[in-house]
Amino acid sequence: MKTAILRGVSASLGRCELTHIAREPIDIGIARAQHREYERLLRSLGCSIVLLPEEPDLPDAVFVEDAAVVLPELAIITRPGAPSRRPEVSSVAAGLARYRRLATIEAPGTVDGGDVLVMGKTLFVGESQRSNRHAIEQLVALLTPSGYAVRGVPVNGCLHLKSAVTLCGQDMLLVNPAWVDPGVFGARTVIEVDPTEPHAANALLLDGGIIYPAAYPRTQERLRARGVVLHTIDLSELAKAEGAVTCCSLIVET
Ligand code: CIR
Repeated sequence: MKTAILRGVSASLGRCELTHIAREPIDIGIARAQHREYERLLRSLGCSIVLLPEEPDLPDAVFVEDAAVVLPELAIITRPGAPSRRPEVSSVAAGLARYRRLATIEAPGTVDGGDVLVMGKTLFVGESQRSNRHAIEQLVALLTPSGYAVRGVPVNGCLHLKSAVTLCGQDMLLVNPAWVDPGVFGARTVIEVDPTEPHAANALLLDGGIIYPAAYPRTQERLRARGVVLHTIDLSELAKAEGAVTCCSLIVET
């Protein structure tokens, strides 16, 4: 059983943090409709949904992935790299507390959940503008007792590690090799994004396949050719806020 923790789109989304893309007007009505469709898709794939309280004055609060890392043994509440995003974590912690023991990243550590790729008992952590060595050291201390290895991974040219690489199947990675070295993960299968679709490496893996943006038809072809089942969705307005499919949920095995 899976529970997906989500939060609705804030009215202030237009004032979101942006690092690698230019600001464009965001239609909040369309963003909300796309987010509702994302919720519907998660339900149709068997997830129960928990909706956190909206945060009208926290523009990026819809991107709940960045506020926590959820593992079977515990959940780690992050300290996001962007100061504007730090007030998001308290309500995420409250939402997760009924499912997991909680631990927290403390200053001067910073890490966004979007920088953490979990593969079995290894956490790969992007060394990005948002996540630093202090947080990686804290993750090592928190997770070594549960048998996890934690490895820093250089990323270049994108916001988060999971902008550059995500799981799209069992031991199968979807990667943009321009932004991260695919060799560091030791995966059995690596699928590269189409070079004309650099933002196409973010997929949300669930039991029935992946939730995947409609915007990347060429990479979709590559995925289908390797047997990956796709559930496509238009998240164009959230993409203008530098968000993608993993960042709008925290998936909790319950
Ligand atoms: C930010 O820059 O923090 C937001 N505008 C986008 C965060 C996207 N998060 C994610 O992919 N995990």
